Amino acid sequence: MHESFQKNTLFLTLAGLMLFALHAPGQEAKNYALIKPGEPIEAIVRQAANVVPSPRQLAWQEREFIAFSHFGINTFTDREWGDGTEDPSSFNPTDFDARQWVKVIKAAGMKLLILTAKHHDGFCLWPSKYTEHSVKNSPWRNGKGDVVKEVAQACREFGIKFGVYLSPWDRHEPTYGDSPVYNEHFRNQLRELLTNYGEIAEVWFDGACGEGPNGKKQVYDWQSYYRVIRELQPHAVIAIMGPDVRWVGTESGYGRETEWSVIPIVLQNPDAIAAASKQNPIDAAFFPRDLTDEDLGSRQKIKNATALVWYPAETDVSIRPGWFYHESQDGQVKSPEQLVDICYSSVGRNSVLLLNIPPDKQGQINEADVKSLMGMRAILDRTFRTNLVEGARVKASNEEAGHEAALVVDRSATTFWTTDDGVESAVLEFDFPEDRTFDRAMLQEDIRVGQRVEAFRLEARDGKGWKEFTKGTTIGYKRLLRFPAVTAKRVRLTIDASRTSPTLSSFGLFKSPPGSR
Ligand code: FUL
Repeated sequence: MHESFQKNTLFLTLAGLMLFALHAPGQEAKNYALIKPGEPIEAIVRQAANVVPSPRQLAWQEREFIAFSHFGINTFTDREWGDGTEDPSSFNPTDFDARQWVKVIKAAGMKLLILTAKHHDGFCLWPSKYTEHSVKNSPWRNGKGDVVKEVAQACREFGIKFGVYLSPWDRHEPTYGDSPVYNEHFRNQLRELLTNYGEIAEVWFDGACGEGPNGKKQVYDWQSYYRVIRELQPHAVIAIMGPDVRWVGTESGYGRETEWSVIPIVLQNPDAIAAASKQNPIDAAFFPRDLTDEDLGSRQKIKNATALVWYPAETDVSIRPGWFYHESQDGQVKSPEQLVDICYSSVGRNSVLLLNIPPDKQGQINEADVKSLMGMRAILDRTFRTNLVEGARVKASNEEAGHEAALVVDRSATTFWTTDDGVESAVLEFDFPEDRTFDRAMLQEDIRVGQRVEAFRLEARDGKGWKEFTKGTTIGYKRLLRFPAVTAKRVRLTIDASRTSPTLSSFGLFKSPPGSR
C-alpha cells in the first residue's frame, strides 16, 4: 500500500509538472478557476480557456468508449428495479463466464468495464461482510462465488480497466434512511470494493432514488464517500454524483452538438478549496446538482460564474431497451448501424460513450448483442483505417513557433498546432497530391491546455472556389462529423471563434464503407 501510494503521488506530480510545462508562464494548470467578483467577460473567457483536466480526467477521456454491465438479481427476476425483497436464491447464472464478457468488450474496442456491484435492490455481487443480501446466500458456486472478483480478474487478464457502480439508493438495507448509520454502511461497502479487487478506474454513483413522499429520507454524505475513494484509489474518477465526470443528461446515447467540458459550478463552500488537499481541491466544495440543460458552458453561461470547473460529459445508453437483460428484448438489440450512429453522437461530440451490455441468465453476453457489437466494430474499423489527410501539405494563416500546422497530421496526440497569443481565428489549408474522396471528418483539440474552439467550418476547393461542406461549434477532445461525400484536392479548416488561441492536435478525413448512413 505504502509503495503504491508513493508511486501514485509521483505519477500525479509528474503529470502535474507536464501540464504545467504546457502552460503560459505564471499560470498554473488547474482543473478549476475561481472568478473574482466583477471580472470582465474577457478575463473570464481567458480563465475558462486555461482550465484543464486533472490527470485522471485526461486518462478517462482518452478511453473514449467504455462498457457498462448491468447484472444482478434483476437479471433473474426479469425486472429493471428490484424492491429489495428478492430472495438471494434467485441469483443463479447457469454458465457464468466473466472472461467471455471481457473478450467481447475488448473486441468491440471498449477500454473499461463498469459492473453494477450493487443496484437499487441492494443485492451485492460480492460477499460483503456488511449484509446477508449477496451472492454468498445464493446457490451460485454454492455461495462461494464473487462476481466482482471474477470480472476484475478477467479485466486484468485482457488488459482493460475495471470500474464499479455502487447504488447509493438501497431498498434492502434496513439502516437506509438512518442517515449517519447508512453513510457508514455505504463507506464500509466502498472500502471492501476499493481494497479487495485491485485497481478501480471509475466509481459510478447513480443519482436515481425512487423513494416516494412516505419513503425514507437518506442524506448522503458525499464528501465522506469521495475521501474514501481518494484514499484508496487515487486514480479513479468519480462519475455522475461526483466531481470528476458529469452525466450528459439523457440515456439516449446522443450528446450535445455544443459540449463544453468547462462549465460554471456552484461551490458549497469556496473557502474549503483553499483549505483542501492540493490534489483534490474541488472535492470539499462540490455537491451534485442537475446539469442537464442544453447550454451549460457558453459565454452567456460563464459570464456570471463564480467558479469554473473541468467537468466533462459521459453518455450512457443501453444496447437494449432495458438496462438489465430480458429475454423478451432479444429482438430489440440495437443494430450495428444504430450503434455507429451513437458513437458519432457521443464520442464524436466531446464525450465518453458508456455502452451497457447486460449479461443474460447464463451469465454471458448474449449472442444477439455480440453480433451487433462486432458489426459496429467492423464499420468503425473500415471507416477509420485510412486517414486521407496523410501526405498532405499543410499551411496555416498563423502558427506559433514550435506548434506548426504540420503537427496536426503527425500522428502524435501530444503535439499540436496553435496560434500566436491574441490570434483567435485562423485558417489551416491542406493540399493533397491528388483528388481524394471523403465523407467523415475528425478534429481534436489538445485538451491538456484547455478547451477553446467555439466555431469552425470545413470547405473544399472546386473549379469555382471554396465550398463549405460541414461546420460545427465546439471540438474538445474529439469531434466527428458526417456529410455527403466530397472529392477534392484542397481542403481548408477555418476556426471562426476561439477562447484565446485555438489548438488542434489531430485532423482527419475518412471515407465510410458503402451503404453507411
Ligand atoms: C439509472 C438507474 O435507475 C437505472 O436502473 C440504471 O442503472 C441507469 C444507468 O441509471 O439511474
